[in-house]
Amino acid sequence: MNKLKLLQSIAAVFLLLPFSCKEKSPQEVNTPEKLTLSTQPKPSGEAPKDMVWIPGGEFTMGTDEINAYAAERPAVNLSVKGFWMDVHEVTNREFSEFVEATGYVTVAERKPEWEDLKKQLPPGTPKPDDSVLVPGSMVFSPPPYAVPLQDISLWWKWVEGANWKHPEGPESNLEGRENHPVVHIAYEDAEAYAKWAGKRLPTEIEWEFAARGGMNGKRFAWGDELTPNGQFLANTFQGVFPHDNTGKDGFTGTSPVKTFAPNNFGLFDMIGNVWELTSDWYDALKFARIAGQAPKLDAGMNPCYNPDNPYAMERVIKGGSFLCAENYCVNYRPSARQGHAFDSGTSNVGFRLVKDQEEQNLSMK
Ligand SMILES: [Ca+2]
Ligand SMILES: [Ca+2]
Repeated sequence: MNKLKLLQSIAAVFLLLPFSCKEKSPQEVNTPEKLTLSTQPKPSGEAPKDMVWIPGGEFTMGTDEINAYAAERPAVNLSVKGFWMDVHEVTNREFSEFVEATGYVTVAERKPEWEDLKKQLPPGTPKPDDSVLVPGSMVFSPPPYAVPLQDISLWWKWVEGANWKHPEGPESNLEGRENHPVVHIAYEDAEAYAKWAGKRLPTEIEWEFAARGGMNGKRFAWGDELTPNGQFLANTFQGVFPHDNTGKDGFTGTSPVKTFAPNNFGLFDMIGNVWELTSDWYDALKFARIAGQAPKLDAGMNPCYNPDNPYAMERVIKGGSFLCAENYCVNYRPSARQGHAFDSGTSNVGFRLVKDQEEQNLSMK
């Protein structure tokens, strides 16, 4: 097995193969319980820089739409407290300010440790040579021809030296992309940035409430049509995935944040551009459990559940990306959700953050 093949196999294990998820859920500020919370008007005083107030309240999370993926169903009525949210995805410029201030080194820039990797590999997997355990990340690298859509390794490649500063590998850089969303971010990288910024990652319920912009029950964040009057309202994939990306919306890769119209809350790129990390573990039956159609998870039980990958340790990502096409991964919808390996980044996943308002400053309706 050559070096690339070996790294691809390790990366595939990172992303696809089962391993035990024993960690408990983090403390969740807005848990998806059937609470009734009123809308909370915008607090008085100055808004945090580049953030908008998301008023919270009751809404319909998930969907009953038959064309949606099973993990999005059924629709459940939930409510969420108000919070501040970044108006755009964290950009390369912002992330570079964090790195300059702290010297932080992302997961993709670190040498993978065999002691960590082997916990996630089938017992007895032989240790690869140290020379192949090198820093890198997963980059979208489609072939120039149509391929079967069942095998993601046909378009995702492990690239040595790929990281947030070099999104396509060592020869690439961020020139001209300072205002694009940062990518190749693992969950712990996003948490480190959040701590520095005095913010936190949103929970899944907060993210979905915000993405809907008050348009309850709509298929898209802006209504029921993907491109009303032919207008593109998000950076997604036009053409035939994965090989024929026409870029009809203006972009075949990431786009500068705030390029497309904001939603009703003033949030940009909630749908498309890059997927966004949330603080929830991925449970494919989350809504079924809330609706009483599947057993509840008791305290101490594995919070991750993915029938396609029963022991995967994944966080929920939301909103889809520039790689979501009509013929594959139709995830440019507020209810769409996927699991994403907690310890890896890719070239189409980023994040944005939220911040709580101190209770004494809130006046309830
Ligand atoms: Ca596009
Ligand atoms: Ca996004």
